[in-house]
Amino acid sequence: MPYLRSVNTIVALSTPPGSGALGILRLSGDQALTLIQPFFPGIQSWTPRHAHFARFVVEGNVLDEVVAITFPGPNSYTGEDVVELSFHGSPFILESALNALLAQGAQLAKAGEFTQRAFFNGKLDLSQAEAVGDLIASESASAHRLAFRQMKGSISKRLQALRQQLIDFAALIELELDFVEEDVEFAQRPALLTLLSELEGEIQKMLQTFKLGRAIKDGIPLVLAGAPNAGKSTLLNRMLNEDRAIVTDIPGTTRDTIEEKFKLGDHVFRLIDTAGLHESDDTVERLGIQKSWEKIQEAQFILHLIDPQTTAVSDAQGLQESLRSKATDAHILTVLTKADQWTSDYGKHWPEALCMGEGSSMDDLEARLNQGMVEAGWASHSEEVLIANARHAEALQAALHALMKAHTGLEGATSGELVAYDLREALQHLGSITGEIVADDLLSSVFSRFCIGK
Ligand SMILES: Nc1nc2c(ncn2[C@@H]2O[C@H](COP(=O)(O)OP(=O)(O)OP(=O)(O)O)[C@@H](O)[C@H]2O)c(=O)[nH]1
Ligand SMILES: [Mg+2]
Repeated sequence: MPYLRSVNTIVALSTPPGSGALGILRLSGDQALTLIQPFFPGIQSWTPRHAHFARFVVEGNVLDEVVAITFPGPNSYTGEDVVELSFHGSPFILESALNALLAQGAQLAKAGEFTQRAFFNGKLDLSQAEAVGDLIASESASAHRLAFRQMKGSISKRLQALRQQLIDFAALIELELDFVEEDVEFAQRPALLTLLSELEGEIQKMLQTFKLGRAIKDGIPLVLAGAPNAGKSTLLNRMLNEDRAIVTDIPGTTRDTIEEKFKLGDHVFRLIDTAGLHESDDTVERLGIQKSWEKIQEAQFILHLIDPQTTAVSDAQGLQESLRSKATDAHILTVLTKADQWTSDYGKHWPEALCMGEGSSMDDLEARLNQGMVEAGWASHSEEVLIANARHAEALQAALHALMKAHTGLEGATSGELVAYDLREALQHLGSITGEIVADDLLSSVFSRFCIGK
């Protein structure tokens, strides 16, 4: 991609608003260097990528002593001339400096505009740009790892290989089209069909990682489920270490689902407390129970809480079967609650269950969750490319659909033209992930989700 020079130079605060040790203003655009010059009367020339300690002077008054670094394009984040000014992190200083730069002709950057310019200048592709946003938002070691790998181009590389194979393939088909009168078959059908199957398999494999990828990015859905009064909200509060949910001895206390982030080691869970599951005549409670089942369907982990003192074994077993059938690939852990109130006799029907009561430690539960992560293969996904973005998953799905159409066409009597059309469509969908082929409205929707200054 050519190195595009933008008409205007943008500026924004790149560190969080408020007081801090440092506050960084960043500029990008072909006027960036000229624009800062009046504020640095002491500096004759800038050594690229060197830290200059200098006074930032506004209308004859020293506003602050700063560290200024210039990155002349194209060797910068955006590909344009970039300047980073580290001030002392006082809101007054930063606002004054920002206003002075704006008065000098800089424009306030829109959300994600720096990264958008980097994309336009070919510094990173669209999936990498999205990963920058994910990296900033990452809340756990695993989410961070995932975003970092994507930012470094893990998805881009995998897609590039796929696209190249597909381009070669499409070229063969189109070559055949050119010689259609002579009835020549350049492409060996069986070999082509094998290649198509391989490509479909590859895409399917990537799509299968979406559930895990999304869970790592947004938190792994962990649902507390069970009969009313089983002790779900009590456990939620203990896990979060705060009185988040209302607890009473009245069955049916929780109506709406309650969702909070729960951190465990490298991972973040979306911990979800639900309404007790049973047959109810109460309209509000019924709606709550319906919502519980929706959350159960999305769950990756379910803690099935049972108070063995008040629940018949057959009822609890029946409920567990329903849970298993609704959440087919979720890990279900059985937890017998209120263990401080009963003797071990109650536990004999549930040899695998975890017993918890008032005052019992959380270590066993945490160990079980960690073990579940290992069993699900979620604790070790080091090398694999993971799809964590719904936009990418949709594009892969559409590409797969087009490939499958081409496949059926190739096996049947469909004309080469239609097959070639389907292949081109698949290529387009794959290209939209990295932004090689992309519509403007999509771009603005991607970048508008960024914060200002990124
Ligand atoms: N002794 C004892 N009581 C408990 C324990 N866990 C919960 N309880 C009590 O059991 C009752 C119900 O607890 P909740 O946490 O509200 O139960 P729930 O499953 O959220 O109930 P619903 O929201 O109605 O479905 C409350 O009175 C709690 O104090 C426990 O480990 N030991
Ligand atoms: Mg509750």
